[in-house]
Amino acid sequence: MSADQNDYSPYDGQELAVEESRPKVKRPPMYRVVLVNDDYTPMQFVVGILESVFGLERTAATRVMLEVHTKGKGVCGVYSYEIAETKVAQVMTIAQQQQHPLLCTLEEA
Ligand code: TYC
Repeated sequence: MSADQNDYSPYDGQELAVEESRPKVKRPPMYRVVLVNDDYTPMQFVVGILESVFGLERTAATRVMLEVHTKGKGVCGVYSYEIAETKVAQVMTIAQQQQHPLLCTLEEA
């Protein structure tokens, strides 16, 4: 019998251990929006997309475009799923309107 129990306890050492519940919260997964290189989309168009859809300054937009051009792909930004999906859809819509074969995808971060 444990020291903090008196002789009248009906539980005889078999008390339930009660742990306070931890709040079950997790950070939502984040997604990289990735541009893929191709041989046809003009560099200036890609820079414009990076400025208008992703809010990058000209210098940052040019850096990302050149990264895609030289390495095959590059990250435009990291967002929650809904925002990342919306950005991908915006890029694909603008590119298709201008008949450029630009490809933009999502990767879980
Ligand atoms: N490689 C293209 C060119 O030489 C430029 C380009 C950059 C295309 C980035 C797509 O996601 C891209 N005109």
